[in-house]
Amino acid sequence: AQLTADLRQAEQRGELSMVYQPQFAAGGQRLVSVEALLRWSHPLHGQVPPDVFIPLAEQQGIIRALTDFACQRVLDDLLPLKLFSKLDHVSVNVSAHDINDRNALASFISRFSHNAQTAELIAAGKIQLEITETAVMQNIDHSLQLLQQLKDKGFRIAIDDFGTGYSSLGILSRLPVDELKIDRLFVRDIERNQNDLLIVRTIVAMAHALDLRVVAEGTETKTQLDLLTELNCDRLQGYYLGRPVPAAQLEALHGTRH
Ligand code: G
Ligand code: G
Ligand code: MN
Ligand code: NA
Repeated sequence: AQLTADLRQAEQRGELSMVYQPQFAAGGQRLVSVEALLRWSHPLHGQVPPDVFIPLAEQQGIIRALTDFACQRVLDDLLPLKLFSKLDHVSVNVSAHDINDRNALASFISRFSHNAQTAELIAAGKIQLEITETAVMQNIDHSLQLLQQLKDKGFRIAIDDFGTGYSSLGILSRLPVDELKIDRLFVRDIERNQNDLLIVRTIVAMAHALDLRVVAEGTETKTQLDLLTELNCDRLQGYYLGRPVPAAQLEALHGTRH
């Protein structure tokens, strides 16, 4: 209960921030985009993991404020960076609650439209929304409609944690999405587990048949990087390539891999 009360105050108290994890093109040499991730630094408990406070915010009906914060801060952090113009987009995680809101479309537009410059970013495809496969499947008809409306405005759509939900090929082929992110569960043991290797191979084949980009999450070793590149994953993300860092550290990170 105290943690909930603290979370309600966290933004005002300046305890929330965003970090950015780089995504690289296959091969792992070229930085192409970043995923924005929320962080909460609690005065007593230190860093509270998003796995703890995001579900809490969802239960308590305050996730909307966190999503507002994330979208706003992403622009404040990245717009001043020279690097941002070279990235093809920034991905922002959104919750099932955000997409099942009846005003979801208007909310997303207003979050990214606080001035003329940022409104153009949406149209230019610089903003990608990451929605989990499970969230999409909660209400398929609603998701189909909303995702199409978001796409029509210019947002890019990624399906996060792919492989852990229950979407069929039939539904996937109807969803207006740009990218599938293979859940790191399937990457973790890929060097040893033939079943995981087969799953990744199959997701890549299916995604490419549907003209979707594939991102492998959780790339933690050089061997995984090589294997995922060989399997034709388009993009790679993970601790081996780069941990989530504050915006100020992104340019340096960009520099080191060139
Ligand atoms: O950043 P980390 O890997 O610890 O994130 C753990 C989980 O929390 C991931 O599933 C991630 O998608 C989620 N998460 C991180 N930041 C955000 C955010 O800004 N909004 C939402 N809805 N989820 C987030
Ligand atoms: O579910 P989502 O993809 O949004 O999760 C992003 C989370 O995954 C972030 O919190 C990030 O810290 C974490 N993450 C990113 N790369 C790795 C990795 O290589 N290994 C592990 N274990 N977690 C990772
Ligand atoms: Mn994500
Ligand atoms: Na994920």
